Amino acid sequence: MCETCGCGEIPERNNRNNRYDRYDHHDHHGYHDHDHEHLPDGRVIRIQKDILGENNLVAERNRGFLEAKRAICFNIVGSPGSGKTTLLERTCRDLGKEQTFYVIEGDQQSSLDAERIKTTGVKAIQINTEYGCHLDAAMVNKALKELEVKEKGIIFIENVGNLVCPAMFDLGETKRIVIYSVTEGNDKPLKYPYMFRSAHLAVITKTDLIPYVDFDLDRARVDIRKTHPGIEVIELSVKSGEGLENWYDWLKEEGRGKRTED
Ligand SMILES: Nc1nc2c(ncn2[C@@H]2O[C@H](COP(=O)(O)OP(=O)(O)OP(=O)(O)O)[C@@H](O)[C@H]2O)c(=O)[nH]1
Ligand SMILES: [Mg+2]
Repeated sequence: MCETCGCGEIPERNNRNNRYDRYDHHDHHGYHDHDHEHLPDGRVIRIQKDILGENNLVAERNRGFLEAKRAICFNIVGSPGSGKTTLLERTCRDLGKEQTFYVIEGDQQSSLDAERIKTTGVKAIQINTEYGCHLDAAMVNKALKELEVKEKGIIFIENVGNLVCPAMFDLGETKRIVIYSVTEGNDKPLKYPYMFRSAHLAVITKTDLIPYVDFDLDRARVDIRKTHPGIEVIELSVKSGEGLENWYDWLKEEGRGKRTED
């Protein structure tokens, strides 16, 4: 059984104790590869191989691909419903004419998010992970090739909505952005620190809803920085438009920074 997140496997009913166990073999999961050997007396030796290393190798290949294209890639992570697609849709509409954007959408099933992005005129691809709860570097590698990314393109990857597993998987992105909505409550940065620790930027979204929910913005800033002292924080509402300029400035600055490095 995977000791990290157990995703990517089909739950199997264990009749003895009436709970769901997991299949042992799931090399598509990407964290541990399991193998086993049967001894003559029936005992089984289980061999675990850490294959996050394999993911990291493909992630490096993705980084090389992006560098060759002088492209930038943002891995957008956050809880289900935090507002990832809404922010991307708005960004594509507002900046899509002046920048060459591409979007890779990750969800367990459906093409709903990719369809939403396509209505903005931006090229989008949907990846369905089925039982998986995160994207991995190999999925992104395939999508990058299918997108036929042009020189200096900007690629947004919307990861599967999940505050846990995507933190562990390097996709080869230039920067990671965690989207955190005010409707999720104040406790998320302290309860799910790895996601905030692995991100370069935290975007606090849906600030138009602050008057209606129990959310203390000052406390959120403090707790996010407690988990990751160096992280940048932007607050915005796609609905009211407040704070969007800061997000666009951040994106443009990233673009400029990358180009001057070239
Ligand atoms: N009031 C308000 N609602 C918002 C804002 N941004 C997003 N929403 C709403 O939040 C809901 C979820 O938004 P999505 O963009 O689909 O969320 P998501 O993170 O892409 O969700 P998954 O792809 O399922 O993980 C939708 O009903 C949006 O209209 C905002 O700034 N203010
Ligand atoms: Mg979405």
